[in-house]
Amino acid sequence: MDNKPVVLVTRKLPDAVEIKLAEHFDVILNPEDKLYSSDELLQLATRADAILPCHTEKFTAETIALLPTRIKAIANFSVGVDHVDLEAAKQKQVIVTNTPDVLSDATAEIAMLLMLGAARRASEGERIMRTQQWKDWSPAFMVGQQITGKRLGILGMGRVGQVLAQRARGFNMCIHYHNRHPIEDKLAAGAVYHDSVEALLAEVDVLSIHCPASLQTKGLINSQRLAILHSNAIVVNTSRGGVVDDDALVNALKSGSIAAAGLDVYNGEPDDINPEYSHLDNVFLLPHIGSATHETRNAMGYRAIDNLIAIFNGEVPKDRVV
Ligand code: 8YV
Repeated sequence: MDNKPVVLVTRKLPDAVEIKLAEHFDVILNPEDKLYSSDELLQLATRADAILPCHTEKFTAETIALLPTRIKAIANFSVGVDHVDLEAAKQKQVIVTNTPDVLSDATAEIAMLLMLGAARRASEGERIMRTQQWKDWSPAFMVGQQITGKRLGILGMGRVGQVLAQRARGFNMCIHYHNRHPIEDKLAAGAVYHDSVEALLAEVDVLSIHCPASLQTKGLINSQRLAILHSNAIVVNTSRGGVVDDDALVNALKSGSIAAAGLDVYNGEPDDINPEYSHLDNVFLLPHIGSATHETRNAMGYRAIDNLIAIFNGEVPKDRVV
């Protein structure tokens, strides 16, 4: 059909998503999954009416200012929008959408995995097995911490935080949280609200970070706040690396002021991460795979498509951020 809007897809998306996109739009795909520079992105954007990017493409104020005027929307394949300068998009009247809800289960699963992996020394155990270093068993061998019945502190009780709370209740964990405001009692389901990050940290055995990256949350988990946690505490991050001060976390892990961490997100990812993490035994590390399930990646794609369809129908997309 003629006159379909043109959508620039910056990364290789699941086949089913690309097929569905092509039913509604003319698409510029990236079958090689090449990571575009800003210049390449801007060049390709001259042929498009909307962009469907991942968090790997940075839409700084400068890049947004240079976007061709025909670009109507940035329909992200992500729930996080910290890679987009939202104020610049607003100024330029470019609509920005994200893909909430559909990745909450997958991300909460990864938070559970990180929590268990950090508590039960999974990284060390894996390494011993893979390097064929397992020589002995003793009652003191690889003893870690039990999660069952412990106090879980959720920093940012949004969609992912709430799903994690449900899963953790299956481990009889007692849920504490901090948010800008308490959530409805029905959603809190008995979780204890703390009106400051500090108050939360003082009461928990595991801290799981679920707040978005923003100017307000940058470096929020710093040395002063880490010092509030007790020495058996575990820190889990599936949100964004920027919420944590890496030097402070590395120091806390090295000094034993906390016991362990499970991390899926980092400052400088993918290839400029604080190298100290890889030398520490008491961290369980994953490469930003919170939403990496077939089910969720398809659902994220469909959600972005629904947003684009609404935009080009002149409607307000369900997940409009700007
Ligand atoms: C996504 C994420 O896979 O949605 C997010 O914000 O962090 C990830 O789980 C990624 O951003 C895709 O663009």
